[in-house]
Amino acid sequence: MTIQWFPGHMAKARREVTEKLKLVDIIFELVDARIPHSSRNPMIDEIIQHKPRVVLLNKADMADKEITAEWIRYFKERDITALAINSQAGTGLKQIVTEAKKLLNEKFERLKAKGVKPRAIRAMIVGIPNAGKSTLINRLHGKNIAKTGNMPGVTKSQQWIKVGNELELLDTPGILWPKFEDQEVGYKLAVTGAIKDAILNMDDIAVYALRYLGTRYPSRVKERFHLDEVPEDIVEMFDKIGLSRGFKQGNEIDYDKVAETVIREIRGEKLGPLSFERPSDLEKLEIELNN
Ligand SMILES: Nc1nc2c(ncn2[C@@H]2O[C@H](COP(=O)(O)OP(=O)(O)OP(=O)(O)O)[C@@H](O)[C@H]2O)c(=O)[nH]1
Ligand SMILES: [Mg+2]
Repeated sequence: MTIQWFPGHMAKARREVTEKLKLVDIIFELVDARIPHSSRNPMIDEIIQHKPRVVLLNKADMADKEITAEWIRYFKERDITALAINSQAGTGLKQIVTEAKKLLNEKFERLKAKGVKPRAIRAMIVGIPNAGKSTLINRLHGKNIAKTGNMPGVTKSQQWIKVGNELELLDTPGILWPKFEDQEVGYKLAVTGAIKDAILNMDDIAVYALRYLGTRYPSRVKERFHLDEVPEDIVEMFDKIGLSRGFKQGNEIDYDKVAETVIREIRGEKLGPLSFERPSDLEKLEIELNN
């Protein structure tokens, strides 16, 4: 299955982000802490070029803490300011303004020297659908002012929101990109909920997720789905999960129901906090590419 989702409103959102770029001092690039690489939109680099940015690993509560710490180190080594945050609970948010101020210090000092009156930092929040951009804005603002929802594509247009006297934020619709070079990226985005479910084949997504988790988190998979061992064969795994949950249609296992349940439970944190990629996976790839 080839996954692709780039509806018209995203193409429009991309144009609007480009247009508004000159109005902002800094970009807050919101990524999903469970997939900090695959949830970075490669178009963002082209669009924002050298604008200062802070990468925010949101939904850190849903990701594997140790792996998130590895990711923060990974970004730091590449001179990118990155913070792990939980926008729903509001943890880690204070650091955002602190880091933004640090990155903009020189610019604001320059303006001050020219006699420009101090003003709020203007920031634009960009990121893939469902990453939590509007939730973060609401948290920072202190009131629910931007619409949120646990499905991709909730925000359809841009909106400026004031946060105290220090920050003005522009909320933007989530943007994906026209083609995933690596289909694995598509699968990871699908598992974590960045792609509209209606266009997905859930069986494929569940196969991908169970294979990954069976390797990286075997004990959690075994425990959740009552397995003695993680079967090598994926059909056997579906059969066993289906049997233990009683998902049968006549004598047949209802694979669709198994798939839908597996995905729902992963997203619903029934297997605990999970990371779907690690910096070491990428570093291996970088070494291979360079040789
Ligand atoms: N567990 C957890 N859930 C979060 C966090 N941030 C946001 N969410 C949830 O993620 C879902 C999506 O949040 P939104 O703020 O609507 O996401 P968005 O990036 O604005 O999405 P679009 O407007 O569709 O691009 C909602 O159900 C939020 O409650 C977080 O840090 N942790
Ligand atoms: Mg939104």
